[in-house]
Amino acid sequence: MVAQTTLTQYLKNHTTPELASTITTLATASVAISQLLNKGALAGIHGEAGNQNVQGEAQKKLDVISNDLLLNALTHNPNCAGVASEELDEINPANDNGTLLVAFDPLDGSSNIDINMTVGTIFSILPYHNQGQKATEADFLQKGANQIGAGYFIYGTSTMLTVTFGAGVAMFSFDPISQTYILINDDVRISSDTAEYAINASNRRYWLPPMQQYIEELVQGDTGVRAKDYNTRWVAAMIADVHRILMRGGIFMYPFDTKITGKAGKLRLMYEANPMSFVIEQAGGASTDGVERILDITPTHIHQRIPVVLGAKNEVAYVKDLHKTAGILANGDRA
Ligand code: AFP
Repeated sequence: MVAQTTLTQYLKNHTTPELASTITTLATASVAISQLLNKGALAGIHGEAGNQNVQGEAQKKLDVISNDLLLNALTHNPNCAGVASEELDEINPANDNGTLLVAFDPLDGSSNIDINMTVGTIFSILPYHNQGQKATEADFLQKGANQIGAGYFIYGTSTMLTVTFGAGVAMFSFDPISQTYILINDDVRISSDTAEYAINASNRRYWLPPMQQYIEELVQGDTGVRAKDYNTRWVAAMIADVHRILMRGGIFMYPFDTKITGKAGKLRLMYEANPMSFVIEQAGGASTDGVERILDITPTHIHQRIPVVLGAKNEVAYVKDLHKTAGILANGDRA
């Protein structure tokens, strides 16, 4: 039997002690979240918490619990200088001498909790350079290309971790018997072409013309200009849609839309778009807001929203070309 590689062993050989310690802290919190999810209704964690988060969305009980677990764990890690969460208005300074900043979405796809579908925790790790001073929001406003680690824990039919440190993507599966994450793939790759796409097509009337054209072409299948049939999948949790793309290819889109004035789409740059773009690029895919590479965008504030198109390289390039041909120079107001 081939010896199994645990997360601890992998981290020792593939990253710095600071990053290894931070991932270990995140992994420990993920196990607690996964256990609560497994207990489900019996843990009393279903339903609304009765609050709204900074994005104006109703918080689920497990959103709040997961946020508290991660925040508490990370702020006690000496390597962590500050924490930003999708669920909190402001950043939390942690340890002044830490070298890392962590941004996270504690429970992506939380509308899936009560229906027993996949959810997950997304994280992005940035360098911190102002040792000796308290971290501020300005320290977090770095473009995604500065990330030194990113990934997600997915709580699906099994619990898994996908992580990158900028040299490829590794995937781990949580073994409930040994309570350890075990390496299952140390070089996740995405095919450059695909026949599977993910988008919430009910927003179609709010999209820009090139995005409407793109989806129309895919729907026409082998009777249209793309000359092949496409298939749709949509889990309503970015984490699950991105995971599927890493496993079997595809393209995921939450494009620019005019549904809510002043919100350029639904997804958050720092908690969703940046970490997922880093993972996707490291697996050989591509990521854009329709015009620019997402990882090149400098955030203007920590809760900024951004249009997202990511996955199979050739398909993402095709979408970008359609935007260019239509003369779209910037993807609207990204406030
Ligand atoms: P929640 O975490 O609030 O459920 O949002 C999840 C999400 O931001 C992202 O993970 C999905 O891709 C997207 O929303 C689904 O949005 P629709 O509700 O428009 O399908």
